[in-house]
Amino acid sequence: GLTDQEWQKVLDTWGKVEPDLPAHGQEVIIRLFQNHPETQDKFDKFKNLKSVDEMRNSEEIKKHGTTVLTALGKILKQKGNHEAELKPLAQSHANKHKIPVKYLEFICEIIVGVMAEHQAAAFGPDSQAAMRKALELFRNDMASKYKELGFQG
Ligand code: HE6
Repeated sequence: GLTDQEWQKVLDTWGKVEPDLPAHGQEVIIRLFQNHPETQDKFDKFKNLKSVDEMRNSEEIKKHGTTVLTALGKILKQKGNHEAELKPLAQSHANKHKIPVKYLEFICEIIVGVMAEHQAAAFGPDSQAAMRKALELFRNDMASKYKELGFQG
C-alpha cells in the first residue's frame, strides 16, 4: 500500500487536475488512441474517428475522458479502500468491454504523462512516484477482480 504521505501527494495533485478534468480527459483519450490504436477499436462510438483533428473536435471524446477521470478520481479518494468502486468497473471492463490489463497499463502511463505536462509545478518526482504507486494498486486490484471473473485480461 501507500503511506499517508504518499496518498496526500496523490490527492494534492489530483486536486490540481480536477478543475480542468475535461481537458485532461480529452488529452488522455486522444493519446491513448494515438499511441495504442487497438484501444480505439474497443469503442463502437469512436471507431470512425480517424485524425487527431476529428478527435479534438469530438465532444463525445471529451465527455468520455471526463467520465473516465471522474471515476478514477473517486477511486483514488478511497486511498486503497476502493472495493465498492472497483467491483462494478472491473465487471463492465471485463465482461462487457473486454479491456485487457495491458490497456489499463497504457492508460495509467498516459495519465502520468499528461499530468506531468499539464501540472509540472505540482507534480514533482515524489508526487509522480506516489501517483504511479496509486495507479499500480488500482491496476493490480482490477487484475485480481478480472481473475475472479475468469477474464484472462
Ligand atoms: Fe473505460 N470506462 N475506463 N476503458 N471504457 C470507465 C472508466 C471502455 C478505464 C480504462 C467506461 C476502456 C474502454 C474507466 C468504457 C466505459 C479503459 C467508465 C466510468 C465508463 C462508463 O461508465 O462509461 C479506466 C482506467 C477507467 C477509470 C479502455 C480501452 C481503457 C484502457 C467503454 C469501450 C469502453 C464503453 O462504454 O464502451
